[in-house]
Amino acid sequence: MSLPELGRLEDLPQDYRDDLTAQNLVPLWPSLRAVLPPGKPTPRTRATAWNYQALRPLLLKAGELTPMEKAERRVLVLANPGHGLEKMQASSTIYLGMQLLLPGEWAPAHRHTPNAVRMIVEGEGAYTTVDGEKCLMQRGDLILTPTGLWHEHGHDGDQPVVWLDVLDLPMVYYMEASYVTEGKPQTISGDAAGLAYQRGGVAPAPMFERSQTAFPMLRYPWVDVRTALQTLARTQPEIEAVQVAYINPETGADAQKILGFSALMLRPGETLNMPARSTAMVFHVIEGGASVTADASHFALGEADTCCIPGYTAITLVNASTTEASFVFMADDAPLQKKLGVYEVRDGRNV
Ligand code: 1HN
Repeated sequence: MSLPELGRLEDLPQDYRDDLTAQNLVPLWPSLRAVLPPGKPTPRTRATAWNYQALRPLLLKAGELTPMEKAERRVLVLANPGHGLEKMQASSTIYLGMQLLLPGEWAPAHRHTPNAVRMIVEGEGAYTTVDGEKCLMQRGDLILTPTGLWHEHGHDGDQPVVWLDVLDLPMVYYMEASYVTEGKPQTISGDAAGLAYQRGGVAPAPMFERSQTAFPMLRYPWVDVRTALQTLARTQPEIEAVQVAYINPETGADAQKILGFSALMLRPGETLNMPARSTAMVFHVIEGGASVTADASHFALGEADTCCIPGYTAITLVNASTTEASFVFMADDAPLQKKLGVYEVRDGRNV
């Protein structure tokens, strides 16, 4: 059923409109349908893909053009044109950036209110120190730098290191709660950030006390996540999606409070139909390839490619290889939407 058409701004006499403006007043009815569209939101977020091999030369060029002292964080932001590139948003809540650190470089310590994670894309020998814990960066690792924790990046290797930053910056900025505190280089106190949680089902409990830390696990090594996915695929061949969530191992809750992260294995030749959900989604290929189809958009993603799909859209993922599995990192804002009570899964998948 279509809704009745409402009065337009132009229908009102100009002197009345001027009187409203003079008192900072606005009539609701000309804008009501725009803010409350029937049935489904009208997203600004556009399905958009970023090809790694195409952006890589530009990122390396940034390494020549801009020294670290002039960048602090040398990043090319993956910006969604639907939001306007200057807004630096991949979706309404998600910020994505490709960061480059060259051998010997140092990105100084700071801490801020937005939460960040890093997914390592290429290179060896870099590390992030998070609240004194030295987290090695290896391809496919996920490293958390949650709200309020000191972090800095160093690089002892001899090749460029690149990683994908995923932050809830647009959300925290929108809340007018985004700010940074500069710090001094941290003293490294350990390098076991979360190694104590490497075996599922058990957690450290010295003298019967469990950790009270908000973020007990800071580094999720790809070797372990990959093994978990392969084990799932082998032992539960009937499972609909070979998928694991990055969680806080003390509480079982999502690893962070605003954005959610998971890893997916697409078995050789697999087609996965995902129902429309209220969250926009980010896909980043860790290994292999995946085609992503959502409404009229179709992206053939190769290794290290990234795309963003707006919410309320059914998504089909295909691994075209009949011999090799592919592995995909995913991010969404489901933790936030669930806390706010607006999270939805809709029936009806792409078929
Ligand atoms: C940040 O702290 C990093 O620490 C990267 O590497 C990108 C984008 C916006 C705000 C803070 C980092 C960021 C950022």
